[in-house]
Amino acid sequence: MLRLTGMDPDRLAEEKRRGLTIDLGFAWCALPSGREVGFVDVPGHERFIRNMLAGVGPVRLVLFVVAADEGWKPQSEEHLEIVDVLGVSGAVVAMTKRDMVDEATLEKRVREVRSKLAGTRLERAPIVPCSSVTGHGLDELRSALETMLAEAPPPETSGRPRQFIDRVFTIKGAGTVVTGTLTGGPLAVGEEAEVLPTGHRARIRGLQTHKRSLESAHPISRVAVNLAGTARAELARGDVLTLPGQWRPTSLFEARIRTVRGLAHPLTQKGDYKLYAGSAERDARLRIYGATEMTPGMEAYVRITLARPVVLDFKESFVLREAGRQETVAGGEVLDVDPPHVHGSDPVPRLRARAESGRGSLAWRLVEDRGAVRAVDVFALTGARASDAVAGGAIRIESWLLSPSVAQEVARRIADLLASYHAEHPLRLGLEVAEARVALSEHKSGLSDVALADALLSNLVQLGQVVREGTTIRLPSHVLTTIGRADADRLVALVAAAEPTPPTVKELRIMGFAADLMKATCAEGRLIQISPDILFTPGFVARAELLIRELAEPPGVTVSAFREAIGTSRKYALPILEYFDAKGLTRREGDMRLLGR
Ligand SMILES: Nc1nc2c(ncn2[C@@H]2O[C@H](COP(=O)(O)OP(=O)(O)OP(=O)(O)O)[C@@H](O)[C@H]2O)c(=O)[nH]1
Ligand SMILES: [Mg+2]
Repeated sequence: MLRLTGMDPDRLAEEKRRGLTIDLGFAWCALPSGREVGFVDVPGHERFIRNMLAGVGPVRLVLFVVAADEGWKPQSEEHLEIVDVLGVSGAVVAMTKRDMVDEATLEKRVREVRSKLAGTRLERAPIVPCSSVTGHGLDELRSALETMLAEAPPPETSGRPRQFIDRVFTIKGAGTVVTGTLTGGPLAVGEEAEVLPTGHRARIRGLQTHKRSLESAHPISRVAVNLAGTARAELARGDVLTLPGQWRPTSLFEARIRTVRGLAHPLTQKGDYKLYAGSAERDARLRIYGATEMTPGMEAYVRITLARPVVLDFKESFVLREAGRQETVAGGEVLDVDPPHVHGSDPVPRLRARAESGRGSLAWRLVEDRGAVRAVDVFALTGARASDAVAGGAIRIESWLLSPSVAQEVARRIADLLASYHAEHPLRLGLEVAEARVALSEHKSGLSDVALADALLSNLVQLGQVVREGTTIRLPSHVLTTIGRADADRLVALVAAAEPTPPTVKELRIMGFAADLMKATCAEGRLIQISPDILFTPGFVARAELLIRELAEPPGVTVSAFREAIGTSRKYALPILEYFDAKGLTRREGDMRLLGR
């Protein structure tokens, strides 16, 4: 590393003294093309494998080092298993200490390493013999790194930024600094950042990559972030630095895992495991779908429960080690960071479909799985945009995304509900919206959210499938009418015959007229309700209006004068005048009614 970059990544006094790496180290250099490359130097010794895992978690390009004099060692095997299960997008193997062995030994070592790589994702990695003492092979090593970088798939750069924190320290005068590998998207000075899983918020005061200060940092790179107003104790290795609301920590997820080829004991559901993802380490429990144990090299879908939440991405790679024996046992790929309850339905088809999805189509899968999802949740749970879900077939209704089948089912349910309501209550305008909400909340896929129910209903209104009037909804075909109904004709005739002192609403109820019937005749204009308890025919109200227009000229008319003129009692006269007041026809001044407002 020193020879390649001019920097010694071993920082600790103990590392210098013992001549080995204990914790993560960092170095960088420019390659012949001018391209800059950063290295996360990880410890080789098996005692420090946890630090090794924290370093390689977010990294997908590997410089794998094997010494020519010692050859393949047990830790080489474990490191290979780890980078193999994590998945690499490129690798170079450096065979160092080339100066320590003769040609024949070197060839033997190269063959040995080649055979160890067989069947792994490093299978086709170039093996470059080199020596830091003589400088032999270093040019070849640089050009192999250059080729690896050139051939690596372009990383995601315009998604959600995420920096897995691997070091936290304080700089006098500057405050707290966190370092890590930035992936997903950019971070900029001045932005408010969020630390997860704690939810701590802090402003980004400064950014550095390779000791250069930057206004914005871009993935994938090593970044040191200076956070304003944050105590060192609020941050730890394994935390994630991101932008507010874009990620959601999880302590329960589903994944596909594969056991390592050298697995000594079958993997069971009973064991205690450690999960390594990004720079995080967590205690984990395992549930294997469709099997009780796993043998070497076997694949399975699993559900993993963590003792503390961690921030995981879709298709994020992770490593599982057995806590007791301290062995790397499996690696995997995250498929669902927020899985549904497993009652009854088989999770495997859903997970298989997710495994075959890219990020964009995952957004649609989430909507399809759940039936209805908020757009902000789609982003936080998949990293994909609501528009990706819509492109897949989701229907956007206000801030929600729905699968068409759920939208159709809701429409059908409401239509059925209204049809039976109208049949049962032909004289009612429609169903109260509040009742429709309750009916929707009984839907299986959690449509109980009031905002969602309202969004669904207003969508049906927009589509013309439902008509909303006041607080009620009805089918467009439902026309409320009392025409042709004998009871309505009788009611109107009875009121007309008894004017100017018709029976009150209470009395009419006792006589057997339904409240709905009275409401409906009023809604149609066959009767006018002038007060809660009094109904008149429109003809009578028109006559009363003519009369008041004559009488209420200045200086106005008293209640009793009006009562006498219309030939009724005070019980009716007062409500009629109040009805006219409310309409703006008359106004009250002392004991007098006058025309106008
Ligand atoms: N002769 C010779 N010695 C080398 C060469 N490369 C490294 N060394 C020596 O080997 C020792 C270990 O080198 P490091 O670079 O610390 O090895 P490492 O792989 O980082 O070791 P860990 O951090 O413990 O995993 C040091 O004393 C180096 O000087 C080489 O090419 N030739
Ligand atoms: Mg080292």
